[in-house]
Parts: sequence; structure tokens; C-alpha cells
Amino acid sequence: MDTSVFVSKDEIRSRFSGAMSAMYQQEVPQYGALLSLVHEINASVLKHDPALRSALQQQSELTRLDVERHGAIRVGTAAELKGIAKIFAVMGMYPVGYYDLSVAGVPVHSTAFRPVDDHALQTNPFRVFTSLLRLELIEDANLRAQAAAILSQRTIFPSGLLELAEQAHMSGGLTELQVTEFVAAATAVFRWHRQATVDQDTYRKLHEAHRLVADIVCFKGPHINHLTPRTLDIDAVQEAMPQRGIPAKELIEGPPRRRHPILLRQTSFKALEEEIEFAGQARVGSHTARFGEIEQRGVALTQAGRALYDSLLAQARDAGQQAATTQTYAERLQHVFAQFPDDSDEMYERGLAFFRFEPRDPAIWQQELAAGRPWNLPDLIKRGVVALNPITYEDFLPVSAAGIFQSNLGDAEQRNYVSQAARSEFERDLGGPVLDEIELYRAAQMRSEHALQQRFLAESR
Ligand code: OOG
Ligand code: NI
Repeated sequence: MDTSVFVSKDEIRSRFSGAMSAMYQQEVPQYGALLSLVHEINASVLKHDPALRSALQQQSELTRLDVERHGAIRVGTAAELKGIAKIFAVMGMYPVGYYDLSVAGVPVHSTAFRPVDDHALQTNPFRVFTSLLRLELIEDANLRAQAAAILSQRTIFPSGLLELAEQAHMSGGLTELQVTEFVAAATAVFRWHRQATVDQDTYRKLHEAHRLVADIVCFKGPHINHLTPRTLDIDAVQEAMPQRGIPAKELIEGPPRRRHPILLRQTSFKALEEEIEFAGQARVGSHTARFGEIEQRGVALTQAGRALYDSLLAQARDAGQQAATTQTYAERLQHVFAQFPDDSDEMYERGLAFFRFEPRDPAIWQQELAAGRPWNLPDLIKRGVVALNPITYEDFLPVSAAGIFQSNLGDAEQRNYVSQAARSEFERDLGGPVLDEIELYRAAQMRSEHALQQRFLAESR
């Protein structure tokens, strides 16, 4: 087989991500307005902060900035999830992480399909947060059965799409002509359908069970519900949104603003009310599900760093429950997160975050090689010979995701289920295990350490 005629997975993913963005700008014009705002603010940050610019360049973060985004979809059945996994695999996107959102009163559990290797992430890190409906969390047994019956009737994949994915899998890739067909068909899976597949009464009953249940069950396919560009200054975008007539969510989710950003900060604009038509009925109704979001990404945390983050976040949120507090949530967050070191060296020494390693300066590196000392990475870092480049967090945060879901549900929908993580059921429905994100970051850091050690040994001879 001549594999040189195949288009690379990275290229297919880039084209798909671009096609999704173009489609969503058509469907939700406010997303286009948000994209322009983010581009303007990113350009201005880079212009005014040359140090950040060169750091991003050094970390190969700059080239991907303008194409970087994530999306989110919600599917109804195990078969749909398996099909989605097959399609994403053609584009080098694999399931990473398990997110239980039942704690937040949202009857789904999720994973993120994303590229995993260094080069693929650098080229285009497009990720899709993918949720599977948990019918068992609908209390009413009749409604549960009805929802299952409705879902069993639909086919979300255009004809030929799964066959193309299968062929890519069997023969190792797709040709240029096949890719054009594949990207068009894959994008069509996620388009908006104005016609509901059910009548108004059924829609209303499912909506009463949970708005997300109606969103997942009542339409022909798993429409993309938001796309999220990456910004370098989320506070600036948050502030500018209302000035552009974009109705922003009140709070930024995630950690507070820091000199050295960690994990992920996110905010969104409220979902639009869209006109829908019911099956077999002349009347129209409305549905609110689709919105826009922005994110600012920081360094990936180790298990220890993540535990510290989770406990500080819980502290800031718990403090808000106490009636006596006069601080705003943002102030409490700032205050509590003073306990998370805002310094790369300290984060590395305390094993809180993941980094890649790079000689800080060629002349100093040469001096070090000439000195003939044995390889000792922590020491090289301490003495400033080796610089720490943060490994970007590529995943999501369940508490933030819950906050994003909630902001689009309205207060009446804020109910709490007991935590009911069901990872093995999710993996059964997916048809395989999800990858462990911490392991991926640890491996990336190890690769960098080994590469620098090899170089040190080779060059000191
Ligand atoms: C997904 C919400 C989660 C994020 O950025 O945390 C998410 C959804 O609304 O379907 O996209
Ligand atoms: Ni999102």
C-alpha cells in the first residue's frame, strides 16, 4: 500500500476544525463576533508583551493560537458514542479523561476527544468535549422508555461516513478525495436541525425531566452546542463582551488570574433562544442550547498540584455559603489561591506542575558542558542553566464544566444528584478505556527530560 497518498491525521483534524468553525459562525453569528474580539485582544496582548510573545514562540504555542479551539457535543446512545469515537480516530483524536457531571445535577458523563502526541498537539489541538446521556438518571420509567425509543429511531451519521472511517482504519488513511468527502460528512453530523423529531408535548415532557434531556433526545443529531477559541487575556475579553452586545456569563470559571496561569479559565455567553418546529405540527416553539465560550489555558498540574487546586477551589466556594462573608467570589478566590505558588521554579520543586526543559542560553550551556559535572536536572534548573517551559493543560475541569452547563440552564434547573460516577459503564459504551491525562503529561515531561539528558551526554563528550 502506498501510504504517501494519504492525508495526515493532523491535516484532516485541521480541516475539520476549520469547517466546524465556519459552520458555527453561520449558525450562531455571535460566535463570529466573539472570534473577532478574541483575535483583537490576542494581537494586542502579543504586541504589548514581547516577553510573552517570545516565550510562546519558544514553547511552540504561537503557531497554534489562531486555530485553537474546543467544541462540545452530547450524544444519546452507546452506539452513537462508538461511532463518534471511530470518526474522531480518523483525525487523531482519542478519548482522554472521564468526567462525572451527575454531581452538578447534569444527567451525563463525558470524555474529551483530543490529539495526544506532542507534534499533533502543536499542529492543531482541536478537542471535543463529548457527553453521553444517562437515561438511568431520569426518574420516570415511562419517560425513560420513551426517550430510549425515540433515540433508537435515529441515525446521526450520513450514509457512507462510518464506512469511510472504517476504511481509513483498515488501510491506514484516506486520500485527498476521500478526505473532502469525509470532512463534509463529519461536519454535517454536528449541524443544527430546526425541526424537532418529536411533537410539542413530548418535547415538553422531556424538557421537564431536564432541559439537557430534551436537547439530546428531540433532534436529528448531536448539534455542536458551543465552540471555544483560546485567548491570552480572558479578563479583557470578559470585560469587552458586554460592550459588543455579547451577553457574558457573570463569573470566570477556574483559578484566579495569575502571573503563571494554571489549568484552565473559562467563561461563556448565554445560549440563544432558537425557533424550532415540532414533528407533524404547524406550531413553532423555541429551544435554548447553543452558546459561545472562551478559554485561557495554563500549565498542566501533577496529581499533587491538582489536589491542591481542588481543595483551594472548594475552600473559595464553601466560604461563599457563609452568610457573613462580604467578599466577592473573585476576591475569595484570589485570597485562597495565595496558597498556590505563582512561580515556576517553586511549582517544579514542589512537584505541582509539568514542564519541558530547554537550555536557557547557549553560552551558559556550553560553559556547563565544559565544566564536566554529571547530569543533574534539578541542579541545572536551580542554577539557571536549564529553563522551565510549562506544558499546557489540554483538558477540562469538571467543576468548571458544571458551571458552564449551569449558566445555560437557569436557576430552576439547578438540581443535585448524588455523585454517581460510572466510569466502567462509560468505557463499556465507548468500546474501550479512556486515557489518563496525568499520565500523558508525565510522559511528555519525561520525553523532554530524556531528550535534554541525551543532548547533554552527547555534547559533553
Ligand atoms: C459541555 C460543557 C463542558 C467545557 O468547556 O467545560 C465544556 C456541554 O455543555 O455540553 O465544554
Ligand atoms: Ni466548553
